[in-house]
Amino acid sequence: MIIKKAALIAVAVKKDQYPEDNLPEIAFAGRSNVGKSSLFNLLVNRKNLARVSGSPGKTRTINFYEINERFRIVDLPGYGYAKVSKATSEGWGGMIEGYLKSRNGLVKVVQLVDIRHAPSNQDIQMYEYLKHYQLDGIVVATKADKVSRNELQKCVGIIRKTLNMSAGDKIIPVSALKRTGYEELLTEIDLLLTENIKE
Ligand SMILES: Nc1nc2c(ncn2[C@@H]2O[C@H](COP(=O)(O)OP(=O)(O)OP(=O)(O)O)[C@@H](O)[C@H]2O)c(=O)[nH]1
Ligand SMILES: [Mg+2]
Repeated sequence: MIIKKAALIAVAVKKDQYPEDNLPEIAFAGRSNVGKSSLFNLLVNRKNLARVSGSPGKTRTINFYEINERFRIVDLPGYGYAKVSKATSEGWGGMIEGYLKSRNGLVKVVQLVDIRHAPSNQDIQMYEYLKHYQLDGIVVATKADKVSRNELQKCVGIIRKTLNMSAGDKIIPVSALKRTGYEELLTEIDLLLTENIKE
């Protein structure tokens, strides 16, 4: 798939701000600072379409990006950032759940985890939740440039085991810094969209 066109079409904190539910959507979920916005920019080959920052908690809204007028990538707010007050973080949890539960066009959620760390309890909870709604199956291990080639397989194994992933589920290591791994993710997304249209 070649991405020719990508545009931010909606920024939402509640449902009436979502765009019309008329295109397939692939959402990105993961803890704050894991690299969701960076991965998105890499995929669409745009430096700063999604805001990236050293200070976690940057994406506090659900951001809908329309791609090639064919589908959308939905950047969900990061969960699990300790410095955000409990009330606010519960608000975000509700926002994520509200979106995941209600969206007809939602095809799959790509869950992002940092390659260097075993998934947190919240990551595990999120993956369980995705399994429940049959939205699981693709995990992206971000910041792959931070581990050596030798460590990489070991880290991937820990993630697979901790999330209790099924044999057919995929883990794709990516690096926004080195610009690696994203082609494989694009291929997976393309496949999902094609399968989805056939049904
Ligand atoms: N080394 C390295 N750093 C990365 C990579 N991807 C992202 N980062 C850095 O990680 C930080 C967070 O990246 P973001 O893309 O803003 O993360 P996010 O998940 O969108 O964060 P929130 O919007 O706060 O939820 C930034 O400082 C990025 O430069 C990567 O592949 N390698
Ligand atoms: Mg972000």
